[in-house]
Amino acid sequence: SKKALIFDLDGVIVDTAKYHYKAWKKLANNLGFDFTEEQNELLKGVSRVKSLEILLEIGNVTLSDEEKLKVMNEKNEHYLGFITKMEQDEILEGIPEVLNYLRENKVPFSLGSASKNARLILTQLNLIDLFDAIVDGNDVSKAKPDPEVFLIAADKLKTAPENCIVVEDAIAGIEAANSAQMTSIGIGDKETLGEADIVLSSTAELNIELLEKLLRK
Ligand code: G16
Ligand code: MG
Repeated sequence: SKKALIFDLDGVIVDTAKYHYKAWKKLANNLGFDFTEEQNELLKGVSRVKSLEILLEIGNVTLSDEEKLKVMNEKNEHYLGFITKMEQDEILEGIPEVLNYLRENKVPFSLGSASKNARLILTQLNLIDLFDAIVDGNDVSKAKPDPEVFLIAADKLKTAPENCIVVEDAIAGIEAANSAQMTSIGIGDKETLGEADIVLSSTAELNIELLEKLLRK
């Protein structure tokens, strides 16, 4: 069947990590501890619930289930304040060209994100109508590195997993793509994303030339 692409959101389409960081940091400070940018790396690509668990472990704080829900909602409200102010010029370098190229050449593509805010973010960036399918944190029961999110995307795109090319910035996402038997493109550090089939240092390197080569294979 036909080749298709699956894009992660945070770190691939747009850098929402900086807004997640601000919102988690504020929560940490409210709970009486600090949270560094380096520690924030642990939350990339990870679900909201799992992120909170990691954060609480860093601060050595225990909360009841009820309190957890409450602080997660507060964190999300704070995060949404940033998201709703986001502008189209925050789309990462090269991404608009790649999405337009795929569209013009009728190569189907989906979103494959852990975020429950994915549809809101794509709407805010005016990108939502370009996607043939959207699979996000509302659609899955098992988070990355489980391949579920990408397998649902392949299904929605009506293509076999082996024909899918995943673009991801997080190690959990690369693992998910690999265990789904998909081709994985890592955006970031070669050392961290060594398991990916191809590693690019930034989205600017994800050019049409490379895509054409991969689509011809
Ligand atoms: C993104 C981020 C994660 C975040 C997760 C859930 O995933 O990388 O840091 O924790 O979404 O986000 P939300 O709180 O909006 O549901 P991805 O898969 O797009 O990189
Ligand atoms: Mg990501």
